[in-house]
Amino acid sequence: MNQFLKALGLVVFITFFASCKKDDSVDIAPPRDYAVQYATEKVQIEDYLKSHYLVVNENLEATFDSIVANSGPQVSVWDQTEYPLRNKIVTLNSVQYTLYYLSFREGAGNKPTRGDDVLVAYNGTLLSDVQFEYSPFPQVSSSLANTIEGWQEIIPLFGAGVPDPGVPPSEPNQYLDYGAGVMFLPSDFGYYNTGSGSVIGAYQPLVFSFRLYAVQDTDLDGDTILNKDEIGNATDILYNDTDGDGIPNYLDPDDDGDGYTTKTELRIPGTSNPVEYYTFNNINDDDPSTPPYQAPCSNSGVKPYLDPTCHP
Ligand SMILES: [Ca+2]
Ligand SMILES: [Ca+2]
Ligand SMILES: [Ca+2]
Repeated sequence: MNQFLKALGLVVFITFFASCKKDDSVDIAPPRDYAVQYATEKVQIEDYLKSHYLVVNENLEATFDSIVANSGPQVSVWDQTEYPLRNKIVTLNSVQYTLYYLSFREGAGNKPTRGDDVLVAYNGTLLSDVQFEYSPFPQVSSSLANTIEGWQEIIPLFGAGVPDPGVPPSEPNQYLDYGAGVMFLPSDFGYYNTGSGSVIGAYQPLVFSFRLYAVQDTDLDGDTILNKDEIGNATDILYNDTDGDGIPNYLDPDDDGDGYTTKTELRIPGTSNPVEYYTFNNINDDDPSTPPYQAPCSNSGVKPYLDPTCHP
C-alpha cells in the first residue's frame, strides 16, 4: 500500500470516529413518535430498493444508482435475484422494524457479538445517493458497542476474513474471504432526531455497504467471561439477563444479582499474585461439590455465578 493510501486510511479513520459514533448533541427537538416516523421511512426505504439497481465490484463493494425509466435492463435491488434481499425483524423503542440487508458473502471467520471489536471497511450514503462517509482502508478496530444500533444488529450476522498471507509484514494487513453486504437502516438505527455531522440530517435512513475484515472478542463488563459466552440460551447477548434487572449479562458485573460480583465468584481459591480465575469452559456446571461451588447450591446444570444460591 502506498503512502497516499496510508494517509487516506488515517483520514477516514478519523472521520469514522467523528460521525459513526453515537451522538450526544444537545439542544435537539424532542423526538417524533417512533411508530409514525417508521411508517414514513419504511415507504422511503422500500421505494429506494424498488427504484435503484446494484453494482458489486470484485472487492464486494456495492454501489447503487437509480433506474432510469425505459432506458435499459437494470433490475431493482428489490427484484434482482443474484443477492436476494434479506431482512431481520428487530423491536426498538416499542416498534417492530424490518431491517433490510444484502449478503454478498457471509465471511469465513468468527462472527462478532454486538460488544466486540471489529475492523470494517464501509461506504455510507443517504437515500438521495449522497455519500456521507467512505472508509475503504481501515487500519484500526473499533468497538461495535460504540457504533449505531444498525451496525450492532447487522454486522454480527457476518463473519470476519482471514489475513492475506501474500502481504509483507511491513504492510498493513489485507484480508481474504471477509463477510460483505449492505444494510438499509431506518433512522432509529442511526441518528434519528439528532442527525450527525453536516450531511446526515434528522430522520435520515442510512445505507452502508460494508466489508468485515477482522473480529476481536472482548469482555465488556470485565468479569473474565467473554461477551460471546454471555449469551446463554438467547439469540443475542442483548436478551440474556439472568437476574432480570434490565442489564444484560455482558454488561452486568453481577449476573445473578446475589451481591457477589461474577469475577469474585470465579476466583480460584488460594491463588494470589496473580489471582487466577476459572475460565468459562472450566466452570463445572454439573457437580455442586466441585469448586467454585460451595454447598448448598440449588441448581445443578447452572454455572455457579448464574445461581444466586451459590456463593464463592
Ligand atoms: Ca463479560
Ligand atoms: Ca442483569
Ligand atoms: Ca453474582
